[in-house]
Order: sequence, then C-alpha cells, then structure tokens
Amino acid sequence: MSETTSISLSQDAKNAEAVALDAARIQQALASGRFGNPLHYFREIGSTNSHARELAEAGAAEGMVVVAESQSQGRGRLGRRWESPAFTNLYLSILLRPKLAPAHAAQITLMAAVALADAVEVYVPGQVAIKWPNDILIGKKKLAGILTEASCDPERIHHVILGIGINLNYTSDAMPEDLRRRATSLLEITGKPVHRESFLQALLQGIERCYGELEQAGFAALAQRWQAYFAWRGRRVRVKLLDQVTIGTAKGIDPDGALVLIDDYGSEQRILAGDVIPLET
Ligand code: BT5
Repeated sequence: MSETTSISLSQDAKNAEAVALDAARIQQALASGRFGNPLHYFREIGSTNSHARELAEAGAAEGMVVVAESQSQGRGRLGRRWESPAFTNLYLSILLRPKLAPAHAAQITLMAAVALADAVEVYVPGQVAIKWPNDILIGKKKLAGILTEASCDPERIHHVILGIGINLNYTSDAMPEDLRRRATSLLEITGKPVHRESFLQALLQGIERCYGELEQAGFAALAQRWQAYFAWRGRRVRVKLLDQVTIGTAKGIDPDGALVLIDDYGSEQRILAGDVIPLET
C-alpha cells in the first residue's frame, strides 16, 4: 500500500497514469463541504474499508474519504470478494460518526443507496434499481455494491465505514468469467466512458446531502425516494440469511429500513438482513 507520491512506473502504470484520479483536484473541488477533507488516495490498497477503519480508530474526523485505484482484498458482505480492477472503476470508503441509535445503523446503507442511484440515474435515466439492501442494478445486472461496517456499543455508534464499489469503465474481459453474466458497468451499458473524477465528486456531494437530510429530518423522506428505486416491489422473493429462509411478496421498507414481506399466511415479516432473490422472472 502506498499513498502516492513519486514512484518508478512500469509501462502499464504509465498508460494508466493518463487516466488516474487527481486526488488534489478532487479534494479542492470538495473543499467547501464536509466530505472529502481529507481524501486519502491510493493506487493500490488491500481494502479501502479496512484502511478507513484503522484511521477511524486512530480518531479521524467524520467526512474523511479513502479512495483507491485498485484493491487486492476488496470485500463484500459476509467475507465475499469485491472485484476491483485497476484505474477503471471507483472504490471508496467514507467515515461517518452518525448520532443514530445502533438499531438504525442500516439506514446509512439505504441512504447511500439513494445517493448512489441518483448519481447513476444521470447516465442511464429510468434504468436504475436498488436491490435491498445494498446493490444497485441495471436490469438484472449488478453495477454497484455498498458495504457498511459499524462500530457500536449498546447505546451508540462510534463510527460507520460506508464503502462503495461502482463499475464505471470496466470492460467485461476485466471480470472473472462467472461474474460477466451478473455484473455490468456504465461503459458497457452506454458505450461511453464515464469521467471518474466528475462521478466521484457528484457522488460525494450527493451522499453528503442525503446524510444531512437523514440527520435533520430522519429517514422517512429518504425512505420514499428509496421505494421509488426499489426493484421487485410486489414480486415474490426469497430472502436468505445464513441458514434461515423467508419467502413472501416484497412490499417495501419500513421506517427503520427493514425489508417488509407479506408471507404466504398474509402476515407481515420484517427482515433486517439477508440476500434477496426474485422467485419468478
Ligand atoms: C457488496 O457485497 O455488494 C458490497 C461491495 C462493497 C465494495 C466496496 S469497494 C470499496 C469498499 N472497500 C471494500 O473492501 N469494500 C467496499 P455483497 O452484496 O456481499 O456482494 C458481493 C458479490 O457481488 C460477490 O460475491 C460477487 O458475486 C459480486 N461482485 C463482486 N465484485 C463485483 C463487481 N465488481 N461488480 C459487480 N458484482 C460484483
């Protein structure tokens, strides 16, 4: 891991240099806001979430951002891997210190999903969907994922690391075979490369705005915007968490951000965590 200054570059890295993010420029563009000051930039890192957590534990302030061009140990939920090819996508983590009750920490993921969907919507109007709780889909394919890791005690949240991976410019040959059917990038959909710096700046500003709304007005207004992006409302779905499976018709989310299903007996079930799979196409 090297926080970038001068290093000797291979030819590949020199080619990539032309499209590397300019961290100083991004930080300057965000100077008047709460997020992105400081912004720590790495060409390569294990996981931006892991590094952000170390900085959080060392006392870093809310709004700090870690961005990397590639990750060797990019993580999804439950220890899954996040493919992080270099210089094409965005991998970032934001440190938050929300004054929420620990039971409401999941609202951070849902708040970020709204901001992320809004940022993507600009490029592919009308095509973005949120898959509860943490995926952004275009059609049936995954464009982005969110990994929220909270450090709490029973009374309060110490910090939340909000990690986001979003596929902007990868071409499918950069992805392992088994992911090509399930994942996509904005370049693949629109045929046009995305200017990553502009996207990152807009995304951070959007998350800052949504986070401010959550702090000031609570989750209800964001929940309505979330519902408008919700994939599979009214569809029969199966939700799996470890060895527990729940089947029902997806209704939406409740004010706490739990997924609400109507089960086969007509009862409402609130689901706090898990993976959702639609049962019919
Ligand atoms: C997620 O987990 O979707 C959360 C991903 C968060 C990644 C960011 S990158 C910056 C920050 N630092 C980290 O270390 N992580 C965060 P989950 O819902 O568990 O989905 C993981 C699954 O998505 C994998 O098992 C694959 O099936 C699929 N997947 C992996 N890489 C992908 C990619 N680049 N694009 C689309 N799908 C992918």
